[in-house]
Amino acid sequence: DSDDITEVENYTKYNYAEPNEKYFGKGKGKNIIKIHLESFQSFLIDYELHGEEVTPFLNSLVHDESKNFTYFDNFFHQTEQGKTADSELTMDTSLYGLPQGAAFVTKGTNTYQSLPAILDQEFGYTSSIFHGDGKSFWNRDEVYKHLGIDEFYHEDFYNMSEENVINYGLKDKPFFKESMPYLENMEQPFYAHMMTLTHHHPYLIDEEDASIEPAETGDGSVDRYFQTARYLDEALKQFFDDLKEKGLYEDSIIMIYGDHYGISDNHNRAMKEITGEEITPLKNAELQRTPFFIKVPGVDGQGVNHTYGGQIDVMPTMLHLMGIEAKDYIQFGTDLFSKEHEEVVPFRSGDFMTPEYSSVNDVFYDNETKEVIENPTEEMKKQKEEVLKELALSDEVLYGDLLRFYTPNDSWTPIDPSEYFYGTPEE
Ligand code: GP9
Ligand code: MN
Repeated sequence: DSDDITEVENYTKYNYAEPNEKYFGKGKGKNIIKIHLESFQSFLIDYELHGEEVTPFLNSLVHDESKNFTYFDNFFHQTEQGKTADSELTMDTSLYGLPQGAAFVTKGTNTYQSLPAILDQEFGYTSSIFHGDGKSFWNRDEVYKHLGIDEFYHEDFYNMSEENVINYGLKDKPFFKESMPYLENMEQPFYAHMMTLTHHHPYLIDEEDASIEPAETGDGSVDRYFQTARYLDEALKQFFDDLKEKGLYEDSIIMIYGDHYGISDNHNRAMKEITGEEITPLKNAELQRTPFFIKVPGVDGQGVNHTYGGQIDVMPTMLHLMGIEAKDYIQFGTDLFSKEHEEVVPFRSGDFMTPEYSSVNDVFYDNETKEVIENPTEEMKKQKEEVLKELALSDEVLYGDLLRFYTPNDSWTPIDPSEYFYGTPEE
């Protein structure tokens, strides 16, 4: 009830991180193009296979200063069984996914106070999600209404002919191509979320789409992982070219993220060959890094930013870039650019990473020596309690549908899901 939400509110307000004035409001009113890299782990960045870069285009965003991107190389996914859906939830609400199942499915009709809805109410943003799969996968056609998503371009809007489709759905190249006219016609300012799909387990690719040879570990998923990553990288380059041609590139915020791991720990033997290291529990935790890139028009990119953070931190970061105080809202993350951002990254399992040490399966490790910390300090143990408390409070919000009882500020109007409808192009 309302007592429970007060406890949560006290917690999130206490942990709030003040904006960095260098960035506060710098993206105000700009279109936001958010690009989902399916199953993309950060180890792919700068990885070379057969003497070739696997993802030359993404690598150029890291290294070519003139492109003005900031790349967070210590950014982690925080998803569980809800996989893609958990990443969507966490990035648009700054709540954690649930320990079991997918909140998108089991809590799809909850009350939410999402980033796209706030941007709509504050500045009149139109939001849309683009994804070449069936609209009800992960209960999207229901939960998107509760997140205040204006438009949902799903498989009915694309040419799903045989040559355009592989594995779960539309291939990334036709996906970006066919999304362009919809994007161009969106009312501005917009919040557009482009969700790719081809780089998804078991990483199937047609011969004519493969421009790099597979790896040679003998583990098919791992070997093909590099081929679909290369295909995604090429699709992204093509999309950037099209955005430039249509005049949508320069003045837009572009945000790129990986949703979750692609190679599970069932593939440790092959991953040892790929990384050249034994996949210990600590190494496995380190491999949960997923990329986060951002470009803000008029703001110098930083190249590589080593701040530790995760998907939970994206929404407060975006609110501050927009010049909106994140403090009003119930959010478990903090602004990645804030000087007060705390570098503790909870995983959904209760494990967590910090720059100096990690907690994995109830064992503490020194990140530098990789050794077990036999006698963890009181502070480390307290940190672990704090992580578990944070996850539990987030779960309370979802299980109790507590945002029903929370009014962020005078300008907030609760989202009315009955106002949203995702038809087909003919309707
Ligand atoms: C399906 C796609 C894949 O539409 O989002 O979901 P995942 O299996 O990665 O959760
Ligand atoms: Mn996914």
